[in-house]
Amino acid sequence: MERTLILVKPDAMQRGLAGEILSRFERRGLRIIGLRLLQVDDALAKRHYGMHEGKPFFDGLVSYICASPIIAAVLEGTNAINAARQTMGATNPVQAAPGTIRGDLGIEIGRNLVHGSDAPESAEREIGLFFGDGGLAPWERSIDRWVFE
Ligand code: D4T
Repeated sequence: MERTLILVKPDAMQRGLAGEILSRFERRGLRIIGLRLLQVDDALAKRHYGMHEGKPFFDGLVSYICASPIIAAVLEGTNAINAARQTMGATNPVQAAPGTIRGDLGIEIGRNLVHGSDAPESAEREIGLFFGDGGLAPWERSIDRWVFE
């Protein structure tokens, strides 16, 4: 079992695509164990995208993620990190395969709808950034648990 952090970015929120995007992950078989609507501020944006500091698209990336409330979600499942990134499609929507979130719903790299952690270490770091104060519900006592096993 693995966990990954997903962000439904401002363009997706503004276009009313949050439900569609979360639904695609759910239907894939990834289970939501954390969900939060929040307004990202400059400090959180810079921590989240710290690895891109100094790159030409950094300032645009920071202002984009702060442009409206977003949804942060923690998803859990077998190979959750890779499965989620496959469901998202390539970073640049023009190169993303049809059938993926970005391939079906996007066209601009700077408006690519969704973020997903790219490795176990980044997932842990990013889950800490967005859910460091708790708020995860790992379904431990759920009677529906058998569905995923
Ligand atoms: P995120 O982090 O948003 O899930 O995207 P990826 O993991 O798929 O891609 P990334 O880290 O390489 O890029 C982060 C973010 O920067 C935007 N970007 C990227 C951009 O606007 N111009 C660029 O040239 C690149 C490489 C898109 C995603």
